[in-house]
Amino acid sequence: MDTKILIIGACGQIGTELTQKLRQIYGVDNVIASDIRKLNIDVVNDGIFEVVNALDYNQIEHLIEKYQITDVYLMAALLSATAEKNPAFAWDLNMNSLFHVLNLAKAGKIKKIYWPSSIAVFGPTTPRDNTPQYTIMEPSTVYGISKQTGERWCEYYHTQYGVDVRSIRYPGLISWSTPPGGGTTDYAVDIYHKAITEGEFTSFLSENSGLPMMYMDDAIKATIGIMQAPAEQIKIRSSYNLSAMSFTPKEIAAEIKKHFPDFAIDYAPDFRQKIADSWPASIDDSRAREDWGWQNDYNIENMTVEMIAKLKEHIY
Ligand code: AKB
Repeated sequence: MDTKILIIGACGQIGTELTQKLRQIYGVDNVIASDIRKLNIDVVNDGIFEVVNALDYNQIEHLIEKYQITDVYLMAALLSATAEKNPAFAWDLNMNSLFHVLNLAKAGKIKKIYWPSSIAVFGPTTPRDNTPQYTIMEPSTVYGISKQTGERWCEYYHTQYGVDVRSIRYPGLISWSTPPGGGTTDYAVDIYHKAITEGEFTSFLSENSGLPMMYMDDAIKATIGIMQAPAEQIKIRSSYNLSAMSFTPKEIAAEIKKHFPDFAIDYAPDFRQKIADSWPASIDDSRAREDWGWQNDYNIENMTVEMIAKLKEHIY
């Protein structure tokens, strides 16, 4: 059977770029984009788009039958900062959308699921540096609790029902083309915009607050890479640690200064500082590298060169 893909949450930060890449690989008609509302953006206008509520099992089931979907990428979620402001809805959305697709796979209606996890599954008691794949996990955010619980359910559905679900623990993601949506790592996107437009930036995290980060091209490569790998290579069915680079606000500012020598940064930490303090500073992703051949292409230097060039070319 040919691959037919449904992306739920196609208009979000990862969803937009993922949809475009999947359409290039599998063909426009084989990749159905969906989201809670129809925006006037390329992923909506350039192919098949359906409005869907990720909390509505029947709507998802209807789309799966209508388009004979084989693979679902469930990208709809509330991220860490937004989730703290609306815990009940975050829990509802992040958990029940996952149950819907897991149950659709269990019922034999789809073949494969991609579900994103996050470094937020770790917490203040986790070793912060080079955080191992298997370690203490006591997340202290609503988002982290939902992602960690989701991971346990993914593994359970795989073990008990043979569901082919695959997952990555994303670090902070940085993209020139799509704005981030309510995360703690969002400053690392905003800083590039402000460097170009204003020459200065106020960081909501303190200067030495180190976090794992990744350029969006690498995140898309990893997402498609884990989905295309032979099933037997996916030995971890909770979620894989994934890493590319780690930096602090001070370090990324220094990198940007290489391109804009007058760039200035100051620091005004807010409620997101506490979230960042509970997360790892760097990640050991050796299992992803060993099991399914993960390799990053971007580090802080070449990402910064590309971010500035693309923002200048396409946005400013
Ligand atoms: C967030 O900051 O909430 C996300 C994440 C690390 O999962 N970018």
